[in-house]
Amino acid sequence: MPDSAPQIIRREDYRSPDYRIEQVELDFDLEPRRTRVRARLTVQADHDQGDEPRPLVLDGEELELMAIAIDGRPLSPAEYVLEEQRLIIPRPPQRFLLETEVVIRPDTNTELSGLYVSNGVFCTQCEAEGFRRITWFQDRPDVMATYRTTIRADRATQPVLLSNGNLVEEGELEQGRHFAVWEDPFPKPSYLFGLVAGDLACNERSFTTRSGREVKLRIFVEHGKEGRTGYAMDSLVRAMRWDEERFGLEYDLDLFNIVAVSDFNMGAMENKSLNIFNDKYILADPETATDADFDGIESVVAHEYFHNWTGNRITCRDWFQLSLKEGLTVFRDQEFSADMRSRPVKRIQDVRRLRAAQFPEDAGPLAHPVRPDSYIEINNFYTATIYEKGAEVIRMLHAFLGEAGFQKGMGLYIARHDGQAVTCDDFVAAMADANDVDLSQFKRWYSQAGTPVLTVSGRYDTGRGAYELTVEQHTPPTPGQADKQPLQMPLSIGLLDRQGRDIPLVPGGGAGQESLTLPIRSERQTFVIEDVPEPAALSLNRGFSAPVNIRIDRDAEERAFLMAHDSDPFQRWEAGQEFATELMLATAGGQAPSLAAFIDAFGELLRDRRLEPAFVAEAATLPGEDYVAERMVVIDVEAVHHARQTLRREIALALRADLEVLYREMASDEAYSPDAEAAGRRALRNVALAYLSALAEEDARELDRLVTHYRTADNMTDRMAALRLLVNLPGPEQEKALRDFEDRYGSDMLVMDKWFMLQAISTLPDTLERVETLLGHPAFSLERPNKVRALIGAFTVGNPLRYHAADGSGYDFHAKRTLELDQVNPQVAARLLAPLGRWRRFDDARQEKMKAALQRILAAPRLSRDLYEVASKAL
Ligand code: 0A1
Ligand code: ZN
Repeated sequence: MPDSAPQIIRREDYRSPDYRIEQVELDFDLEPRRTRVRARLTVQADHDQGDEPRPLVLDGEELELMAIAIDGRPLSPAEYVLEEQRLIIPRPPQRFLLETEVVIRPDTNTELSGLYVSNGVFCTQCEAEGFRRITWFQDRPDVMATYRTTIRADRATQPVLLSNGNLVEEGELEQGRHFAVWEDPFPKPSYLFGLVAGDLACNERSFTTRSGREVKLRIFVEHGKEGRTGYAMDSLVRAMRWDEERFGLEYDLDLFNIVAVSDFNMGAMENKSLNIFNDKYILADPETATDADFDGIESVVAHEYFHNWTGNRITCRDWFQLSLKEGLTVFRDQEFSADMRSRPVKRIQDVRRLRAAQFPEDAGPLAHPVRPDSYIEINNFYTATIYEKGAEVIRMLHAFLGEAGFQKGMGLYIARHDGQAVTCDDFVAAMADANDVDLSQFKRWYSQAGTPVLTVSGRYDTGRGAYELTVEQHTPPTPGQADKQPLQMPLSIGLLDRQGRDIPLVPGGGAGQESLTLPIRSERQTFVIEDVPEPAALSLNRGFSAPVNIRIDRDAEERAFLMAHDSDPFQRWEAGQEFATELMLATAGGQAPSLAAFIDAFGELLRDRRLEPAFVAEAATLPGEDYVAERMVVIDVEAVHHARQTLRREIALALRADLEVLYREMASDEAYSPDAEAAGRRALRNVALAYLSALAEEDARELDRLVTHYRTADNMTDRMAALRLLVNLPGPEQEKALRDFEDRYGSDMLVMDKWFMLQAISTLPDTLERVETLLGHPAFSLERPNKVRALIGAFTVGNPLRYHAADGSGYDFHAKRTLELDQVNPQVAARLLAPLGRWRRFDDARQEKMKAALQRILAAPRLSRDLYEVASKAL
């Protein structure tokens, strides 16, 4: 237990603040061991003055208070109350200037919240509640102020001084120090404050907005890395243009800065005009970054940029509204990537991610609604539900309203709320009012947790020439929500004739009318589609229009038919995934199902040259072990692993010739380019390689192919693809390749993350031992979140087979390292705990061991609030 009983914060307790802080002037005197922060706050009472004056309560953490004054007069100790995390001024005036001076220690800030030092660079992370670790403040998002920030630092070690807004002054100080003054004209909440000081190189470009504003774009990185910022810069320019074209939203300052740092708790942060990034989402070149890394950069750069409107200009009233900015901004970055690349492939990847991270969360002990009702530690709520499910909710609104209606709603949302801190209700109200629709039932998506299950049955009525469809919905109970109400959702369907062609579904409709969206809103609904000349197959939930689980009875023949013919690429992919899942479940259950129909359809797919390679690569990738395991009553990791390996091997044996053709045809002798087309070809070639490698233990030629692929790779995508397969093979080749990789990239921290990760996900039996050893590797450190995620996170999340070892060694390891990490960085420790929370899904013996690990964590002294919340909820 933490020292004091952790307090539960409830949404229903929200009260607007008693005081507004309108202007903030900050003055930083930067020293790693002793940074002085002086703050001048213009405070204005915002409550009825007829009443007793209310106390001003400020938040603070680990601040050493040196001075405090009101309107220039120092306060006597009797005039304020200083607690561990609060500073209370019981009877302040109506309107006043509050001055404080504090000392903080960036050099020992391993939590990476507030002001810290990463590789010699001072940087800040203030979302959600980091600003209180910099100065005393009402640290809540509905307190919006303009900021003027002075930074003083040593010129030699910190030549670059950055904060939000515009640079208004800079100059020299005594003793080799210098200063810069920044002014941000847009009122913002404290969580968007940002500051950076360091010795950084910069890539600069200029961008002209469509109304003619010249914006200077700069990306700052450590010296020597500027050559790896080109793709991030291109992505930023594309994102800025796209937001103008698709959303009509333009940038609003003359300067946009990005800084990449090596130690960061998350992916990146949208501080106003000073985005701070994890290196991982900025730095890329063909030699060190994979296609997936390039992808990630494009979408995270865009995501942070898009926050300028959805998050910064309009922000959240309180942290329960987090999805207001995150769900909407994820939807926007998903749409951006879909417009830049292949839309169907992007949708498939997004759904994979939703299913891998959000569906299990929604089915487990940490399930919570998109707009939660309570929390202990807000940092635990940067979840797949807030982000990914939140984006699905926005996507459904988009489906109901259409692009034009959705943009009309966005227009009204911005016109009404620009400059405000608002709620999810305000957003939905703008959508409803702009389109004159009633969204009251739809809003249940914000308040109800759990993934709905739709049970669907279809029947062709020959006499009537009609197709009849019954849809029942049910949402399983989640913690604190036993009874669920029916949700409103768009369910897109299609009907295929015997030739596999779409039957027009809209009465009198022709081309373009092949899909119909069923308005689902009750527990049970029946739809009759008239004028259907012949029955064949039902394509259901096209484009994954509703974020639900579907139950429908289908036989192998129908699945193979959809896999071969569905005109909706998402459902074509889905049919194959479902088919493969059924087969793996049967195998895992001890049956020996016939694979013939599946393998035939799979072969068709591999040979279909009309399909884009990126799509075939997705369709030819079997569902992951976790996804299949989730479908078992009691998860059996060994059986699932074995079933998946068996299916991979059978595919390789049966379709070896096709796979070899693909391996050859998808090779390229052109110079590497990260574009979607080239990446798709590489992805497909590497999928072929992966199947062929399933034969490597019995056929030396395949082992050879793999080793050659590794050795001759001229880019990281191919090299990683080979190494990922090699690490699962016993024998000297594996060791040799790993050593070679370390020799090549040992000095590159980002590439070493890959090296750690690959070893952590190896399915070989000695993996845990190896992971333990790697904890002592000089490149590993518990103080570096990327390393922790690469080694500990990859093992606990990405290696179900070894993590769930029957002897409980994986759980013991997890509990022990989590407790160590908690003393260093509680946020990251808590985020890593999720796999233990799934204990209910396993057999009795594992359940006991997983629970014991959680209990050990809870019994530990000096537990953080972060870890306490997830561990106690997980039990
Ligand atoms: N708002 C950022 C994510 C973020 C959240 C919390 C952080 O520290 C606790 C850092 C970043 C985004 O959505 O990109
Ligand atoms: Zn975000």
